[in-house]
Amino acid sequence: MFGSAVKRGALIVFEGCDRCGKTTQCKKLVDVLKSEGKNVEFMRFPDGSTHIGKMCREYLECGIELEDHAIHLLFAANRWEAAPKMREKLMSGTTLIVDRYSFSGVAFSAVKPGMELAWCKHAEAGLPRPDLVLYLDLSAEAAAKRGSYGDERYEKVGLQGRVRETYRRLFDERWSVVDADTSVEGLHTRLRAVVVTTMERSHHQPLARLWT
Ligand code: Z5A
Repeated sequence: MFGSAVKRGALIVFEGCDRCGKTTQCKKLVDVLKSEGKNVEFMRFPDGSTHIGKMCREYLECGIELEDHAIHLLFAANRWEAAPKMREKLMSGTTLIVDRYSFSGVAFSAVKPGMELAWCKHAEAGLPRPDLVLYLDLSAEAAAKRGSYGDERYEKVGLQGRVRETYRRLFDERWSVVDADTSVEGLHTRLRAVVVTTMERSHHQPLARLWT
């Protein structure tokens, strides 16, 4: 018996500073692609459904204090614990649309005093490598128009600016930088086109490992 080879799904990650519109776009994309019969799922990090993810969330909400290296490793561990399931889904044909991934892990940790970029990347090396990283670029001024910052640990203008600079040190050929200072609909149309092209291209490519 000869079965037809399963076309793998694409790993598509959204990144950007606070309020750039990642969550809005990820959810809209998943809804639209699903309605067209495509096999897609939404994920986000930190994934608060696990013990490790709950600690990350508590840290973000300033409910606990953790040493900078320790919390970095917990955020990374939250992805490592999800990685086997992610691989399984991708290899069986599901495209994953992911709100934040290792690049958030590195960009938000590496701005802290004494935290080296290379060390931060090391904890993430070997995880599934995204086929596409969509970086939604939004200036601090434009983000401010979307409402004031809340009480979360990283919701501070100065820090968000430094994170934005750190992200730029992570760009490579799989990144696409998109101006996010535009309407939800306009942005969706642009993103959808890149995502569909990436899904088709990824069917035939092996799933790579990040930073190895
Ligand atoms: N973090 C970390 O340190 N290490 C890690 O490994 C990981 C994360 C994975 C998670 O924050 C924090 O964890 C994050 C990094 C750190 N810290 N920060 N900052 P979170 O999950 O609590 O929240 P977020 O990811 O930053 O999401 P967000 O603030 O909600 O932003 P968003 O998802 O980019 O935006 P949105 O929710 O889609 O939209 C924000 C608002 O803008 C909302 O009112 C929308 O209606 C509005 N919006 C959206 N799009 C538009 C457009 N196009 N025009 C106008 N208004 C819009």
